[in-house]
Amino acid sequence: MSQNDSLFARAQRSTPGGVNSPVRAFRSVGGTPRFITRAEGPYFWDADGKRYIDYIGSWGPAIVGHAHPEVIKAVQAAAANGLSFGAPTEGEILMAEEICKLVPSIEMVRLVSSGTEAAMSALRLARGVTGRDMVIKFEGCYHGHADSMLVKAGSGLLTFGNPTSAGVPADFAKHTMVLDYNDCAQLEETFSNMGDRIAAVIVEPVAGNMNLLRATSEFLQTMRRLCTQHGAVLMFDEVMSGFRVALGGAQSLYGIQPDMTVLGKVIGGGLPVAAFGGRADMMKHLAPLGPVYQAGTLSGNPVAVAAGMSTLKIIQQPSFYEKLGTQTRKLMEGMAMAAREVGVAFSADSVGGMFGIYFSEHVPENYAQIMAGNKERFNQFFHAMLDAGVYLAPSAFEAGFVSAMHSDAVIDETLAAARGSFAKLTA
Ligand code: HOZ
Repeated sequence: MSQNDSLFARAQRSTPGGVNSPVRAFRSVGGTPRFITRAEGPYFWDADGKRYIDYIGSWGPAIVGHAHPEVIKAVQAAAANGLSFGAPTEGEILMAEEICKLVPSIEMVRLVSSGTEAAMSALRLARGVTGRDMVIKFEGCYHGHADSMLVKAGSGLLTFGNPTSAGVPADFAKHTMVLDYNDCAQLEETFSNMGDRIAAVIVEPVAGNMNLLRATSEFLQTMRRLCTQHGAVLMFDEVMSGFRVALGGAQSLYGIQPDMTVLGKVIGGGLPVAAFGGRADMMKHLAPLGPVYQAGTLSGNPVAVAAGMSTLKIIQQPSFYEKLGTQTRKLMEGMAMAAREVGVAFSADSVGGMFGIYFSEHVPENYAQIMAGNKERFNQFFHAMLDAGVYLAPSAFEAGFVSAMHSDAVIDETLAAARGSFAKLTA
């Protein structure tokens, strides 16, 4: 029995499914999850000592590569001064200032510990600000696992085919209206029927939890116009796309200013930091200034903030995003070419350092097209790549991530693995 097998058997005795987050369990692709012992740059190693080129990067945060020496040094220095105080630190001010500088739509920001917490708190704030209950989300988007957002959601829920979670009271779910991503007409109609009841529209401007799916500019512009017209809060969930598709996030690529933004992943550099922020007049409704309550013992944790700040410094180096985008495109174009060579129906897309691979002829433009992709083929490809030492997300419904440490040599090695893996599909 391999070390991974034996750890998995043991883990399942003390933890549901043997994992602390469902997609890690490999249930939709089958097989044994790899238990990771260490990581460096673009690689990690499992309990059997096998090395993988990693394309999940902790599901986004590892944008500068694993165990970057500057990040580790910052974390060690912060840890030596104490792990948590439950009182404010200067580091939190620096981080807030940095976020406001990099994302101009954010005038004030509150730090929290996870993307779920950030989205949940931001929605409560939007409801508090507007005095309305209804929130619009889009099918296949994932905004963490707060009750009201677990309706027709993406990520693990889509991976396991249960897009709406059990345990969510109908009384909560009734305040969430689910519309189709990239459908402007439906959005117009909804606002014209009930615009005065809508507190917020929350959207992943580049969706990453139903595989990668780009919003059209028209869709986001329509949303911006309707929210302004009807006094609803436009909320961009940039937990994945923030500091990932561009330094200023998807909002800088599309040139659209949301009222509020939800951030996570990259801003913690691998430790738990997330944030929500936006218009100062809205943020001032938050306790202790206003009546909307939100709090957290580990919010703005000094060690986590140190990891985040040193990551935010590295990503501002000249040409960081140009190089990241180039490497990611090179990977996607190479994979598409490898598939074409052996006649496998396949397409690929990327935005900055985030990518999607699809077992369909064309890059999907909506949720229905994502769902029509060949999931069995993805699963076979996933395992062939894993055998060849390349770790892709263990789900056809998650985006992939490239880091600054994915050099030409690493991409070439991945493409060699991809050629062999596509060939196996046709065998
Ligand atoms: N919800 C994350 C992917 N969209 C997975 C988090 C994890 O398993 O670490």
